[in-house]
Amino acid sequence: MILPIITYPHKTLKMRSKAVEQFDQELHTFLDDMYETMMAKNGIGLAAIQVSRPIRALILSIPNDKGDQHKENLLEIINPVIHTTKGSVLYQEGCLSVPGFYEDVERFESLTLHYHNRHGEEITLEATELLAIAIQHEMDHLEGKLFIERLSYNRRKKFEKEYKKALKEKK
Ligand code: QAP
Ligand code: CO
Repeated sequence: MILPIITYPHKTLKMRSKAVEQFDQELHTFLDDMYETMMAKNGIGLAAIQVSRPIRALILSIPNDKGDQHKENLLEIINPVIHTTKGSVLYQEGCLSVPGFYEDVERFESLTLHYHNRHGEEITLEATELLAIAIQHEMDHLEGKLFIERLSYNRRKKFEKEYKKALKEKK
């Protein structure tokens, strides 16, 4: 089932998400719905809060070198914790909850992540490149934070102006 994605400035996006405690069939169905929703909207990452559920779950489907997304490469990341980080990089980010806007954001270049999969098993992941960036973007959602909040004052002003204009033209 494709779920509705909430967009900025919906106040639910500012909520802090709560830890997942039950790794049951209901969670599995919800993760399947998140996947269907992300693929339908041409996303590479989605956090549960973006479909109005404040739980610490996110999914990532990073494209391969040819730009294709494969279900075997889907990551379902629950209750993640970053353990170590290295370096910093700039990357032009977007977000399904901030449609049509892209801007450079500074992130750690690589990181070690601990998380649980859909069965509650503990996983350790070493992430670099786009995967490391996407993990940080999605983990911000768990804290109620959007990438636009990481922009400089002037870029944030540019965003607010452009976004309001786009919203008006959509009405
Ligand atoms: C987060 O973002 C991300 O504005 C995932 O019109 C972004 O999937 C992680 C999207 C960059 C790492 C680097 C955005 C689709 C998708 C839009 C997305 C849009 C249609 C964003
Ligand atoms: Co996002």
